[in-house]
Amino acid sequence: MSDLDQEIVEAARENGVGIAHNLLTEKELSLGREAFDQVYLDLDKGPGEPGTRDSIWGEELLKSAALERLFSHPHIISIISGILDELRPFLQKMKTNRYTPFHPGVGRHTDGKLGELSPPFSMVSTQVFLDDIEIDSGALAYVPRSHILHYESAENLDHQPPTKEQIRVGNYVPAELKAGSVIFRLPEVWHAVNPIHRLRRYVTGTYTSRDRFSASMTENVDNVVQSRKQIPIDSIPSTLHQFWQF
Ligand SMILES: O=C(O)CCC(=O)C(=O)O
Repeated sequence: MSDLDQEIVEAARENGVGIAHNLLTEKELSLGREAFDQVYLDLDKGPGEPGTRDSIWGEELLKSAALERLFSHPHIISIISGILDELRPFLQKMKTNRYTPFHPGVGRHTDGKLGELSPPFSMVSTQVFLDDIEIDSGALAYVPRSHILHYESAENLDHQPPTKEQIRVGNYVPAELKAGSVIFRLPEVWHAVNPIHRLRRYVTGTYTSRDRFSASMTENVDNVVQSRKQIPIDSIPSTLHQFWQF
């Protein structure tokens, strides 16, 4: 792993967010945008109504090679592996998000389960951005190090998970980036999205370790594994098999 990638892994583990700036090539970015817009048209989602967040989930996204690549991209996977300390991360969720302006953004929250602690560094989400985000439009705001408060601690067995009120009053800092960059976010980190004035599209995957789960993760992973049993493996691109199969 390069020194720069190692720094991204360390930033993600330390602060809850690591950013790989301009990770995609120009070609991957333009093919990714084209495929993204096409899947919305194919599923009759239209061009997008102002104020809406339109999401598409699941294997539907794998029909396009350009989108599938964003879930199995070797460079992205190597950073995920470093964050999770997992050679073969499990791809639990595949999703796209399209916010059509003007959109008010997203309020302060954690993706961790309130009231539950999780094993450290057992899950990470990627956000592969197809548009720029800036402080004045769609920046992801987050509270550095807040993810750690959601982790089980061997030193302090009485540690209690954070409350909604703590999450509301945290000290949020914005992350800006150019299209083609990737955010690696520990899902527990407290985050929000600034008001959105320009189209904001990204492709997001959630990856887990294979042997460290909280109670809610166990349930989610079990459900995904069961539902994937109904999907013929030869309908899944071979580059993704090792991450898609548990
Ligand atoms: O759109 C984003 O950048 C983050 C959305 C969000 O907060 C979430 O999915 O939990």
